[in-house]
Amino acid sequence: MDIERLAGHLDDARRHGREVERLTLEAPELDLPQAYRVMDAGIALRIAHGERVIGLKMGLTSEAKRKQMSLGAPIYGVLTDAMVVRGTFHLGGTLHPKIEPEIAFRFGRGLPRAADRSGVLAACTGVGPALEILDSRYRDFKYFSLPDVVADNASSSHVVLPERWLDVEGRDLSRVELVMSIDGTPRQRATGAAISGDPVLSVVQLCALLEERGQSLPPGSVVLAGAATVAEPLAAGMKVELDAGWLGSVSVRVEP
Ligand code: OOG
Ligand code: MG
Repeated sequence: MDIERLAGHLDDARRHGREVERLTLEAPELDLPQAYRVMDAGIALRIAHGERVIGLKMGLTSEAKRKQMSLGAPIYGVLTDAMVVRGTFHLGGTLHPKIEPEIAFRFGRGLPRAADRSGVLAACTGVGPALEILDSRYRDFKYFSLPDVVADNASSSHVVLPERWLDVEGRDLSRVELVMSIDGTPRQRATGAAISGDPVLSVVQLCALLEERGQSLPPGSVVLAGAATVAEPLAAGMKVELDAGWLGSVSVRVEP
């Protein structure tokens, strides 16, 4: 398996805004551990182009997302500083962008390999609402298998991070009401419980996935816990807002 070549192929597709066929058409034997290595190699290419890793994102942590994508298990992807959007998102260079409601965590120190719920809460220095903008490098945003989507950095494209980070202590994130509106009309609603039963448990799952790969969450990381609902397609002119009750809100304007 030529991990570097597959990573370069997907990185070219991303940089040139050009769709490609899913990797498993050409490499049906690509398994999940190899797919994570393709993801790592793709991130190494982005670092070589001057990007900096700021954290990780969980994906497919809600039943709604697993159904939408016909995929069965949580995965993770990597976030870099170049993915962070503030205020306005320009569609130029994207292929088939979608947006979804998320909850973000911030960690001052790193997390131990097999962190549990209390370990995650103890290390957390803030939580807030976030919007993830997904894009897939695969034709029609179809990939059919976990290795395909993992190799493509779990369809990561951009992220709108919280404007304010709140203290999570004594709060129950599973009861947060999330409403994602487009141009003022509510389009997706869920409670935090849609995310792994409790978004904190998504971070616990992330630590377990990292441990399987002999890794742990680095200090200073931001973590997206995974979307609470299905993703909505993005189009120029939209204003997308996520209202998350006591957690606050976050919004983005979409331009060509
Ligand atoms: C995979 C990424 C899923 C989430 O929050 O569930 C994800 C995809 O939908 O293509 O980011
Ligand atoms: Mg997501």
